[in-house]
Formats: sequence, structure tokens, C-alpha cells
Amino acid sequence: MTRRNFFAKAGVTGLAGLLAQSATADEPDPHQMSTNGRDTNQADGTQQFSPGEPGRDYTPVITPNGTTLPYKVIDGVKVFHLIAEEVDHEFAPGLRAQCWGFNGQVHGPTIEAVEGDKLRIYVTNKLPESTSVHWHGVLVPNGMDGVGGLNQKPIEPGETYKYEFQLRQHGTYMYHSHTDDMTQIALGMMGMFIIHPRQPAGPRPHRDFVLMSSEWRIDVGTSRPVPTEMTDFNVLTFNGRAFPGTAPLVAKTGDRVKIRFGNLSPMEHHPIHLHGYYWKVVEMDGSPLPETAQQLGNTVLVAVGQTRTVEFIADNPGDWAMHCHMTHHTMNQMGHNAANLIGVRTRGLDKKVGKFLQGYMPMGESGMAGMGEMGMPAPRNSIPMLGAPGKHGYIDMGGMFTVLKVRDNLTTYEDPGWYENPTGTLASLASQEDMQRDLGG
Ligand SMILES: [Cu+2]
Repeated sequence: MTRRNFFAKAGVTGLAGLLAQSATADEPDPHQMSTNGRDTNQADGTQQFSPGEPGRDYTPVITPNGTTLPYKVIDGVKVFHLIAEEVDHEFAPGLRAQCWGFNGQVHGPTIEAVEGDKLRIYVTNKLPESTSVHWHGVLVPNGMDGVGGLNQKPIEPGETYKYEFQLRQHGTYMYHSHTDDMTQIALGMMGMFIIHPRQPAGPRPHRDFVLMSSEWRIDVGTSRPVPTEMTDFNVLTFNGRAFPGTAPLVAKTGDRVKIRFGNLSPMEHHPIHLHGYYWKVVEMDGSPLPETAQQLGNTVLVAVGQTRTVEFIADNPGDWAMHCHMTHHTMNQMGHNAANLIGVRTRGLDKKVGKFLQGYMPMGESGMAGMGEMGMPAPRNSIPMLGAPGKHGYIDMGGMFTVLKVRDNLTTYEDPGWYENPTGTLASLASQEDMQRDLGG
């Protein structure tokens, strides 16, 4: 239903109604399917489109550290197969856990299709309990919506269900388990669902990235995420990976870059911040925003269950941090039970306490930088406060952190290594001369 129909059917009268009608009269309904590209008209009034093809109809998205779910076309229908199963997943070098995902991956592969496509998605359940899949934000018939018990029978272990629907919209969406959600989402059962427009309103992006946020509680030394955790998450991820396990986003100077954020963390919202740029938020929950509503910014709050899509021109070369701005969300396996020793004189404490606690080391009297770099002995399968060596020293970051790498004259989109800062553009130690001149003595 178009918005105009809605107003007509809702019987909106009076000035407010007229204003609303005239304001929306020229504006296309973002959810109404464009008719361009229509091949035939079905007798029942549904529109028939030929299956959208990568390259011809869309530029495929890139899922850093992930993949796109393959499909085959059978009688004009795109056929996909998701397999829900246990996955031995690496979050970052040094930390693995037994998670639940799809097709051997955490999160599941990105589903990608085109507005108007007819889809048939098989879901096979190889988990020890029943499951079902919900297509989050995608407009589907009620019986395809995937809420176990409400819309369908749960898929029992060993069973395969099929979901069939035609895509009536375009934008950034998600999919996730909707049976025993608390357990299954905490263990990783979700992915992104991208629907390209049949007829794009503007130029296609050169680089179209997909990043899904999540959070996990994995106690140090264990290898199972804790699904009952409500507040204290210690592994924060983009596409199931924690820095330094996150792959960089690489773009060429001048590229039109799109980043599609989705958040299916169990509990928390993430303000995602990009350095070096202002972006435009072009889409919220898969709804394209009219140009006048596309806010400029460099931080976008992605609440649980939301998607936010941003666009910008990569006109500022360099290695630019992009991360959740909650400081504990850019740490690896940091707990909140450590004593606050900032400002405390701890000299000699290690020897005294060491008599009773072998290997005791007081931490953090002058801040906590360098904890990861020290390479403290850590329990097996844990990455407490781990960061990574960078071009200019150790990067004290972890978790929901990645790097946008923009370069002139790239010939491939492989990781180009660290940025070479042009002379005179790097923060450096001030000379006596400088300080004398500018700060006086
Ligand atoms: Cu966060």
C-alpha cells in the first residue's frame, strides 16, 4: 500500500490530512517496488521479474571476514540453503569458541538478492534443539515470518523447512533464529540480508560493506559463550570477529563507499564512529531516507534490532579507525572486577603478595595501556586486553574495532598495509625550538 492509499483509506480529512497528502504526492513510497525492469504481468496482478544478476543488476556487497550465501536459479526462483549447526569459531587469534551459526560460519553468510526476486530458502536444522529463521525487516507473508510456534512449527533437529517469498522492497535487513532466541542469538545464529533496488535511484557504490555487531560473554579460559548473560559482555565483534581479528575495509581514493551496519547483540546498542569522514545516513532499518532527511555525521547509533546504512566519498586517504565508541566495547575480555590501582604506589607489592599468590602482578597504577603488549601469561584460549602492533607502536584496542584503509592508485582491494604519512602530516615530538617559540620557555 502506498502512503497515499493509506491516507485515503484511513479517511484522513481536514487541513492536516491535505497537507500530508500534498507533501507525499511527489515522493515515491520507499517500500513500493519500482516497476522498471518488469518483464511480464501475472494474471493475479503480481509482478514478474527475471532474477537479478550480480554485475548486471547490482554490485555485490562485501562482508569482511564473512561470505555471501551462494544460490542457484531454478525455474526463475533463487534457491538458497541455510544449515543451522554448531561451529568452532575463531573470534581473534588466540580465542576460539563453540558457537552456533549457519553453513559453518559465525555469523551466517550474507543473503543478497534483488527487489522483485522470488526466493526459496531451505533451512536444515543440525542443532541439538529446534529452531526457525525470521527474516528481520523483510516483508513476507505471515506464515513465512519464522517465529516458532506463532508462524510455523519449530524446525526439529534433522528437519529441513522451506521458506518462499517474493521481495517487495530494497534495503539492508537481517535474519536470525526466532526459536529459543536468547540462546540461539547469544551463540551467533544471525546474518545480514541485503536487497538491492531493481532500479537504483543514484549511482551504485564502488565499495558496499556489510558489518554486523554482536557481543558475547566468554569467560577467560572457557570455550562456550554464556547465553544467560544480561550485562557483562567481554567479547565485542564486527561480523563475529574482535580486533585484531577484524579485516580492514579497503577503498580507493574517490570511491563511493556504502557501509551497512546491523546490530543483533543480545542486549546493547552500539554508537559506531568513523574517523576522518562525515557520512550521510541514507537508510534506517532498510527504509531509504529522502535526501532532506539524510543526516550528516560521523557516529551512528545502531540499536539492537536496527540497521543503519551510511554513504560517503572516500576522499581522505589514510588508515582510519572505525569502532563502537563505548570504551569497554573496544577491549578484549576485560572484566569490571579488577581493583582500581590508578595512582596507587604498588612497588614491592608483587614480591609481598607473590609469597601467597604465585605470579601475582599488580596492574594499572599509571593506566592500563601496554597491558596487551606486555604479553602477560594468560589462560589458554583467552585474549585479555589483547591489541595489535601498528605502524607507530602498539594499538591498545580490541573488540568492535576495525580500520578503513583509503589509498590513491590501488590496483587491488587486498590489504595495502599501513599508511605512509606524507611528510609534515604526522604528529611528532615537539622540539625545544618549537616550544621555546610557541609556548615561551
Ligand atoms: Cu558498543
